[in-house]
Amino acid sequence: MPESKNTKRYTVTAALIYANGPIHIGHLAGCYIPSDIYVRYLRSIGADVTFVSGTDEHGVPITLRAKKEGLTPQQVVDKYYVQIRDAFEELGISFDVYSRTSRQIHHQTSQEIFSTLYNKGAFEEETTEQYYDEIAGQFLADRYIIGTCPTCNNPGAYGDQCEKCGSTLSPRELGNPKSMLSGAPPVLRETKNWYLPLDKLQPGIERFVNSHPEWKTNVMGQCQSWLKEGLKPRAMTRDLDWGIKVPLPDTEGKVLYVWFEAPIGYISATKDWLIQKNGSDEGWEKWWKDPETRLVHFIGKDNIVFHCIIFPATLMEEGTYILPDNVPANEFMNLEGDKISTSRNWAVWLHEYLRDLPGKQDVLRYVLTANGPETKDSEFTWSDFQTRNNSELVGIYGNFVNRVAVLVQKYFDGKIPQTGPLDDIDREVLAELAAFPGRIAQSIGNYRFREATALIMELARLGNKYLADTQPWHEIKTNPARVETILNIAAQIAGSLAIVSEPVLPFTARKIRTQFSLPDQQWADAGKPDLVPPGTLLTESSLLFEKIEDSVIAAQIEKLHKAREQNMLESKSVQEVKPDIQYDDFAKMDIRIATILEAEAVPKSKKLLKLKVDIGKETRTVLSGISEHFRPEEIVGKKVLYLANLAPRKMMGMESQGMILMAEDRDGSLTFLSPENGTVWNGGVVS
Ligand code: B3M
Ligand code: ZN
Repeated sequence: MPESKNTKRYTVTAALIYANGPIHIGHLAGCYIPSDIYVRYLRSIGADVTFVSGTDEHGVPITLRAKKEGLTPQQVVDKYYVQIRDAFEELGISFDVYSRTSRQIHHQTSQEIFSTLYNKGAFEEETTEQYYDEIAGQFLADRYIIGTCPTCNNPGAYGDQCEKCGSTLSPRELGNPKSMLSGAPPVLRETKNWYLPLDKLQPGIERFVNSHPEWKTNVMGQCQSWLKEGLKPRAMTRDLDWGIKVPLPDTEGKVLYVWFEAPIGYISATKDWLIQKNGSDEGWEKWWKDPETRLVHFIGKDNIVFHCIIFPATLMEEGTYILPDNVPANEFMNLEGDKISTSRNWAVWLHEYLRDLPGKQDVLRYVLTANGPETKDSEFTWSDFQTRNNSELVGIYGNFVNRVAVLVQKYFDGKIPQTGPLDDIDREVLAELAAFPGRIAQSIGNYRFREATALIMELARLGNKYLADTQPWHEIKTNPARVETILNIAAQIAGSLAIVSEPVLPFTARKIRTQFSLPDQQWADAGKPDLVPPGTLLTESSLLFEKIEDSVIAAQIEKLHKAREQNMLESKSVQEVKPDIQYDDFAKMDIRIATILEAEAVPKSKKLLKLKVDIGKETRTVLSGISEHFRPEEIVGKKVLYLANLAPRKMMGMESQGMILMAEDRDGSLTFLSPENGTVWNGGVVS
């Protein structure tokens, strides 16, 4: 429980996502919805809380994206900052500030912290050899070097990782390294950088991590495995031109390591918030330096080491900051049986969701929480989305609130009635109701948001069951006074439901609050038997949730698959032009026009067709790997380009002479290179 530290002040951060692409449901489920639930709850219990986030606008992910989109890094971050900020806002993520690491205040704050560490002698200066591109005139980040993977021989492995076999690499391990900037082989050059000696800081970091046995097991597990492996010094400066300048003399072309400065972005964002609010950042220290403040970082699992080890190490070395109290990182959410992937375009994008399913923010918030990847990876499917909407939000939650409103309208002209003498069932239900806010608070306070949503639904079920058991629609005929009590109690349940579900379903909660006249009631009021006073006049309200039809779901699934196919087509990039050859090399090739006389499948081969071709002077036998593209009968009679002097090769026990020339399209389809009509003759030579 957050209350146990006796503090009422919280600095809650949500990961500063790279401004190099839009937000998808994986980001939301991993970090942004849980943090928003937590913060909305804290506000409701009256805690003093600031909720900060923003975009991470430096680092290689930004420059790579710029190269891919043909934009400058600045244009990339400007474009995505706005898109990301607006999409979060529309989803109701209630940041106090959504800042960006390109702001002046952040450059200043991170340079100051770097300088403090430098002046304290916290860094080790190290000269190492790094790959340098002499044509581009710059050092190469690991991602900018391509070469052959030492593990699987993939010729397109990156300097930090082979995407084919998944090995983690360092650039020096690559065979045949090439710069992605110029294509030239890079050379090794000496460069000086400043390292944080995490190896020497390990004992302090260990004490810090071990002082938090309450951290989630997935988080603690990763920390312990890093610690067990033994921490290594890590460079806090990099040779790059995009980023925050190193505040030291003679460091042209060097910037702060993005993972050094990005977490400092939380501090800068807090200052940015105060500047925007008050015109100055005065008072920011209480959020970052007062031991009474709890610092909580919400992130996805790929950022654990940076928030639990490297950033705390920086703060410890600085010496005047509080350290994170908790880092409730989530695992990943998969999508329809596959990992979410931006590069493969396998994702549900937030800005598209908001456009395709307008007004359904709470449905997404609910589904991503009810199925959140809290302790292990989870999976989003559109069919589960539909079921949760139709049977839980519409069938249980919406149905209950709607029934209360309709019955109060029908029997009491919309005015909440008085209670009379209570029956056992009333007392029981009121006792259960009274316990819910505490139970839900307990779940949220312990970062168990799935459990919290389950409890919210349980409360709505309790309401439905109470109505089913007490049957006001029967009682009304014989005992209208009894119905007054029943509907009063049902209204208390509905009102409480609004308050305790607000962190998860803020848009819905607002509607119920309006309908039941509950403008300012907070967590402490929920569960009380007099939350909605008798005499309150219910206002008209629209339906809270509506059924989602099969066709809507089918359209989303189709969209997903189409996007992936489109992406596959586009990502088959046009190959680089090969190095120059001389005319003499070309002239050695004897390319002729040939006519296909016969074609037949080669037994036991999936790919090969055996062709007999007429090249004017003679006929030749060619084995051609085109069987998946053409049926034998459709190519007989075709005139094609033919390389006549390619040395014969043995395949499937037969000799293949020469080669048919084909053009391959980006989707992998093949086309014969055929002379147009009958104007050329067999044996014509191409020159
Ligand atoms: N930008 C990684 C990411 O976008 C990184 C997070 C920084 S949090 C300080 O996933
Ligand atoms: Zn590999």
